[in-house]
Amino acid sequence: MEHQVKQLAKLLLDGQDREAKELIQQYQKEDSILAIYEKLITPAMYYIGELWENNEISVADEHLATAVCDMILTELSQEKTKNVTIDKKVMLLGLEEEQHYIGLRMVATVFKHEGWDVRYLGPNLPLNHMLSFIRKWKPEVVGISIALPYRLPKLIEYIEAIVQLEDEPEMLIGGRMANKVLSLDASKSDKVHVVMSLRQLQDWIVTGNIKYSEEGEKDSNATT
Ligand code: B12
Repeated sequence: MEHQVKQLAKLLLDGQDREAKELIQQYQKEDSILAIYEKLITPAMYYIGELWENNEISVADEHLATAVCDMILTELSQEKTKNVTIDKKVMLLGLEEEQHYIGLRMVATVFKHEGWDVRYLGPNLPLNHMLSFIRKWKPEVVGISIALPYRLPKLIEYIEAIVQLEDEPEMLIGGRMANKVLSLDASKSDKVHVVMSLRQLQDWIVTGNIKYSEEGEKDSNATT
């Protein structure tokens, strides 16, 4: 798969959206959308991050690749979904000042494909606006993405504010920093579920449980 990941990264960096979509379509025939997100698109974006970090590509190159990736995700999100509707609502957001949102968009599609009512509010949502939306829309689940280590204190603020709500929703915390969240006291609440991958997310949606691979990590049971 490594070869295909690099191939996809190159197409994204070259702005070749049609070719990138064709490459993805070859795998769509054999694999689920979830596997394509995790085995192909996510590692391609991570690889682009490495090239960027090593100054092998410019900021403009990385912006172009992200824009093409975003476009492809829009198309993929509109493809066949299970013909079921579940009477459950999930709201998805990135913390204030967070700009990374590609992962969150994948999460939105996974929920949609499982028949949930999804409100994707994107990145950079201030705490007070998140709280008023929760009070108004009353989602069963709030999903928050965290990509950068220095935003962990902000995440704690968001979690603590949600826990104070009368009908507090379940919280799903994911993103590059998810593994760091597991050690925070704020993640010990029964309502907080730290999710390491889309596969784990789907398991949680279907079974209400998350299985962590390493022993000693938190057991998680959902009540929704
Ligand atoms: C594209 C990109 C950007 C774009 C983002 C645009 C956008 N629309 O998202 C822009 C240019 C804005 C950007 C800015 C910055 N970035 Co940036 N960025 C990236 C890059 C290359 C790709 C991000 C991405 O799309 N990844 C692919 C997605 C699919 O992966 P993911 O988010 O991890 O999501 C997966 C899971 O985590 C999960 N998930 C994610 N969220 C959630 C939520 C829930 C609820 C669940 C269940 C699951 C889940 O789902 C996905 C499934 O595979 C990464 C490299 C990397 N390794 O990710 C750097 C990277 C994250 N950025 C980095 C940095 C440093 C920055 C900046 C600080 C740079 C700067 N000096 O300005 C700023 C910070 C901006 C801000 N205020 O937030 C560093 C972070 C290093 C670190 N310390 O951790 C990285 C790792 C690059 C690097 N190698 O140095 N970035």
